[in-house]
Amino acid sequence: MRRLSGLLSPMLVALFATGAAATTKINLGVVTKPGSAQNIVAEKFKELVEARSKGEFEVKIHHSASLGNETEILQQIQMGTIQMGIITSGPFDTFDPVARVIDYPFLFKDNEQADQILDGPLGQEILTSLESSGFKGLAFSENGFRNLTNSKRAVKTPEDAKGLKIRVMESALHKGIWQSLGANPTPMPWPIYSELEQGVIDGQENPLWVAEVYKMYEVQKYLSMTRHVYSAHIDVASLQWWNSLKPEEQTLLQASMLEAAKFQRAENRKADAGRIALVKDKGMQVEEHPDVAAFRAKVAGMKDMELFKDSKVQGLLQRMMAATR
Ligand code: EAX
Repeated sequence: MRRLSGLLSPMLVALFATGAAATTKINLGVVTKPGSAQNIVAEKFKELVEARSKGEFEVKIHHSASLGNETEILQQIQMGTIQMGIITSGPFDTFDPVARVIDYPFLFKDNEQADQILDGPLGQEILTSLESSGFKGLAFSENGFRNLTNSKRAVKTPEDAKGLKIRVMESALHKGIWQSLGANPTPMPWPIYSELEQGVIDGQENPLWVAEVYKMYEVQKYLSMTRHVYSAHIDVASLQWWNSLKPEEQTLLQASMLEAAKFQRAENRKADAGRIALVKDKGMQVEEHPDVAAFRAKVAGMKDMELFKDSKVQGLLQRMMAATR
């Protein structure tokens, strides 16, 4: 006992002398597994925050859906039972319909345009809007442009996608897109490997990293580079928890998240060329130039659908369309 207190007290003295506070644990949820886009952001954020706060913050990453699917993680962040999450933009539209403008089909031309808009005032408007649903939006990292894969046939035109049973995210917009394209969309949360393997669904759509990390080439023969949606991640904190932090803590977390997001976007893009080669090598048949104009024509009327009727959502969509024209 005496020896123990003899050891501890110099440490305590040192703690008080430097004014170090007790460690604050940040529980951060991601649905995907290590190596995935969301985890790369989370790991970079953890590294930056723990180094810069000199141990004041400890970031615990809960990956592989250990806290539930993306909708469930968002509910927990909303309630404040967990503090942060790196979550795909799609499922946000259940919480705030403003978020669905990001995923509007064929909105962004390329990565550079997505960065320019999402890092600018329009992106900020989306992040700020999320506060009314209990989220503090910090930054956008990326899933990437989404491509269709399936086990039935090569898809070059919307006609080829007709009737395919496609798994979509739990998002009214994504369901609407595949209905407009004439497919048969089924919303279900990630992961979906066993459903593809068992043939419960014919296909799915996700960025190239998913084909690599989740070995889509084992259960899907055809990949079509439709790039129909630019899928972001919205990197969020619980607003109620965020408001309890000191301004300097908020600054540290905010800056670290933006840096982690930019790091991850660059890494993801660097890897894409190699991924196409990889899935071909694994036996996938890749349609690199589907008839994008035909796909685009099928979804062009979506801006007038019920999903975009709300004046705040419609107003933002109009300005996003003008800015990306
Ligand atoms: O990695 O649920 C989805 O399709 C998301 O894109 C998720 O990030 C999959």
